[in-house]
Formats: sequence, structure tokens, C-alpha cells
Amino acid sequence: MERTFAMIKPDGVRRGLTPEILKRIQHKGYRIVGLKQMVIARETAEAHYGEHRERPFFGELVDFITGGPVVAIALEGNGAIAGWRAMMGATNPANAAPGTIRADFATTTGENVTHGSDSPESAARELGLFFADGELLA
Ligand code: RTP
Ligand code: MG
Repeated sequence: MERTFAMIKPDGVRRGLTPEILKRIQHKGYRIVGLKQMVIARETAEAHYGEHRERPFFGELVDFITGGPVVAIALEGNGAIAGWRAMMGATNPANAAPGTIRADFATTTGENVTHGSDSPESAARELGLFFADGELLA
């Protein structure tokens, strides 16, 4: 069993996509072991996206991700890290396969509805950043 960190970004929450995305996660068969709606603190956002600190879009990205409530989700399931990334589709919705979240619900790279950890190391780091131990189901 693998755990990963998923997030419904502010554009997804604002557009009322939370139930649709939670439905897809549960229908897939992943277990939701942590779930909360929150506004991300700037320092947390900068740490979360630390790998992109030197990129030209970093400031815009942090402004966007802290600009409204998100839904933070801890997922558990067989192959959940790659599986959730596959359900999201490519970063740029124009390149995302039909049936993926980004293909179905997004048109721009900047506002692409969801996040998913890209490796076991990222998953452990991001889960620790967003959830205290006591907030996750055993
Ligand atoms: P995420 O981390 O949000 O799950 O997305 P990802 O792995 O598919 O993409 P990543 O390369 O990690 O980029 C993180 C987020 O930054 C925004 N971005 N904007 N304007 C741009 O060229 C650009 N490139 C990336 C996107 O919101 C992307 O999801
Ligand atoms: Mg990423």
C-alpha cells in the first residue's frame, strides 16, 4: 500500500469541482486517509513548490495556490502515486489524455485543478507538510 498527497487547487474548489474529484478518487478505489479544506500559508506554499523556486512562474504559482481555499487529500492505495498522476493527466491540459481530470476540466497550465506528488520522496515530504500525524487514519 502506498500513500500520496493530492490537492484540489483553488480553481477547482472555486468552480465546484470538489465532489466530482472526490467521486473519481473513491470510484477508483483509493482510500481517503486525510481530508481538509484550508487556505495555504505563503511559507507552506513556497516549501511545497520549492523545486520551482528559480522558475519564472514561481511567484505567480504561489499567489495562485494561496489565493483561495484548497482541499488537501491524503490517498492510500496500490500504486497510488503514479495512479493519481495518471488520473490527473499531463500538466498542460492541452496535452492531457481524454478522460483525465486536466483534459476534462482545465484549459491552462497555470490553473490545472489538481496536484499530485510525483515520487515516494515527494509524497512523504508533502504529506508531512500538510498533515500532522494525528490527522491521518492509521
Ligand atoms: P503539480 O506539481 O501541481 O501536481 O503539477 P505537475 O507536477 O504536473 O507540474 P510541475 O512541473 O510540478 O509544475 C507545478 C505547477 O506549476 C504550474 N506551472 N506553470 N506557466 C508555466 O509554464 C507553468 N509550469 C508549471 C502548474 O500549475 C503546475 O501544475
Ligand atoms: Mg509537480
